[in-house]
Amino acid sequence: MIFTVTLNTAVDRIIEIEGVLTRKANNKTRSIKYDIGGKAIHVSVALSYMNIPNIATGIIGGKKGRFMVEMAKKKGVDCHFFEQEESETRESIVLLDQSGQGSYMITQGGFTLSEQSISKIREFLINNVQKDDIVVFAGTPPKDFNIQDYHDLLMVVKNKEAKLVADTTKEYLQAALTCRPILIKPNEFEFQEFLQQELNTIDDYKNALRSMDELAEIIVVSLGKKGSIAKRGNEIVIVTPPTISEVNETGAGDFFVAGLVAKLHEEATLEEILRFGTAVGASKAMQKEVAHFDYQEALSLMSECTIERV
Ligand code: TA6
Repeated sequence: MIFTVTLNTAVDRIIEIEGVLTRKANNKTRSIKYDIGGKAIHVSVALSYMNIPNIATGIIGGKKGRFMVEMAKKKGVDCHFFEQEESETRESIVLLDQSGQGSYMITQGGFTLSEQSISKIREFLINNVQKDDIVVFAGTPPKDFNIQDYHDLLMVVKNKEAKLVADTTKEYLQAALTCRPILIKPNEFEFQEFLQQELNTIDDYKNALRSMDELAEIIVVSLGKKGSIAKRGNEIVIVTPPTISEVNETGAGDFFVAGLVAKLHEEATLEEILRFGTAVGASKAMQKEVAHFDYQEALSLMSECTIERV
């Protein structure tokens, strides 16, 4: 079974602007739509589209939290979220204008998780995760989430001998690496921040990846439009994404992770894992929504990704 854990759920408000967003101007909206936010749950949305069994868990609050779960259920996600009283799931603003230069995203910190909520998640994982299951932690935990509590949740996964996938940053990435995850997916900035080192060339990335040998089984560093570089054992590959007409890149990284997880689940080769993840992320970027991709489109985009072994 694959589990996704969204500690800091969100509802994304996607605001489409007439023309190019301009300071000190009365920018007019073209449309306002709501979608699922929070990262890890996006992996569940994508896996559900692909009929890969998975369970989405996490903490929600109030009407927005219940609304997010309803949207996820409509997309076929098997939801097991815990509602925290007197709390409200946050809202992320995604601004799309007609510049074609990408979106603006503005996210709130999210409500503080109670000890009771953290215990519910911990108990859920203890009671349901089995050996060799995949558990995906993705997204920024609430602003004052205790790193020890985060580490304790990750250790449940490790103690169950399940496979931890962590798409997170800063001290949360550090915590994940103490549990030897099967997969981490920092972007180029998060990777350099973690290493406290500037990386400019592919050789820099290769050497940096090799220096992290024991920390994670698979390390995928997303390089934005340049694609990504990944390492598993002695293998290092670089994948270049297909040329697409980008509509909204928000969520593309989350769906990239979903594609990686789907192929990891099938015990595919590193090349297949990267190729499919890249295709799923590309398909998402071609959609205006945040939590959506076209599975058939992704399958056809796989052949347009180029892979280089380095
Ligand atoms: O990657 C897109 C997205 O998941 C949006 O849906 C928005 O909710 C935001 O990122 C949440 O990111 P955060 O790191 O704050 O959990």
